[in-house]
Amino acid sequence: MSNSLRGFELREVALPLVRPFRTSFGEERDKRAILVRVDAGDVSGWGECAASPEPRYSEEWNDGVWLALTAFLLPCVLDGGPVERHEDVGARMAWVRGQRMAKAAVEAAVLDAWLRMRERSLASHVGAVRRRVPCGVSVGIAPDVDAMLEEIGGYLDRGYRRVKLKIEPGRDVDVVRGGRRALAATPLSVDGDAAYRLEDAPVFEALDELDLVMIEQPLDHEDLADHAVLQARLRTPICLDESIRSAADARVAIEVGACRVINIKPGRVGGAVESVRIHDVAREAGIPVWIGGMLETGVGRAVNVALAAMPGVTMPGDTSASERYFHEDLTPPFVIDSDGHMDVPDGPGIGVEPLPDRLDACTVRVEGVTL
Ligand code: NPG
Repeated sequence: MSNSLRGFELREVALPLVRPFRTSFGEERDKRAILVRVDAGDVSGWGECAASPEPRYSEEWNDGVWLALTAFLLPCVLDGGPVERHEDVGARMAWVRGQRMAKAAVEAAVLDAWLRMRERSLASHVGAVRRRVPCGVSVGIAPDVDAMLEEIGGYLDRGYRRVKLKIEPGRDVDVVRGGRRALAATPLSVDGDAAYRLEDAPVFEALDELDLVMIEQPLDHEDLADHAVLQARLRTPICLDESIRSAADARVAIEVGACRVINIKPGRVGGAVESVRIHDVAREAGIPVWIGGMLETGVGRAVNVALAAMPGVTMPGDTSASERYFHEDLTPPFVIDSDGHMDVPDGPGIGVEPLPDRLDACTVRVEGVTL
């Protein structure tokens, strides 16, 4: 079987969200994502880019990703000839600085094709040790505590095993206290999405009293030093998300005491290969990790769920069911069972493919890239 890459196709898709997702960055009503398809030998592989339409969560954004892919990343991957080792793809793109979300989508597509040729699943490739994974759910900022509790009640009925509340300055301690009172037995965490500064330490000292599993990314994504100062003042573990772009970042963050938990988002760190490296660094240091999400369609969700089955992933991730976000996913839906677990795909590659009719119905632009 030939490992030669015949070409790539990019698609931007738009899927209406079941309910708007509000964070301190703003509100998303539709999920817009760029998908990468690679045709290689007799198979195709799929990858999803985690970028959003605007560069708020990350420096990358969809139109910029599209350009980085068509102008630089895809031509140089094609130019390199047949892919013997899947790591070759990362090496071919390494000259391009940053652009991790764009690179992750290319790596995912090529890795999917490469594994399909070998009839091997991504889960087994990354050393999965479980067939099903426990799932958490992320709750956007709601208009008031009652609305938040109503939404959460629905998730708990479905079996989710951890609830993450989004907070922002001015909507934090009171809301979380209300949640804690009503949900005494539920593992709760909060996510500040980098919206606070060290001067806001009193907010976190108040949250520290509320028996939270973790406080995620309270401060600026570039500020490991202040995270270390804040962590030293709190009993609750700080979990870093945006600050951890690579295994090198993870090593520094752990060494300086900036976090006690890491949220690995494969789409943010450049893909599955770097995610495994971060997992390994954290595991070595005794730091628990979990797999985050970026409201991915089934294509990106499949990668997240496979990585969630790695041995050092010891906390439920934001690997929610498709129906949490979409009336209809692009792939057959990811579902959770009544005890809040999701099956890890075990078919070749990422184990799922977009449904052709559904894909066509959601596509808003397409571009092919060949040599
Ligand atoms: O379940 O996929 C999911 C979303 C989990 O809350 C979630 N993601 O800050 O972690 C985050 C947040 C996010 C989503 C951030 C989209 C940026 C874009």
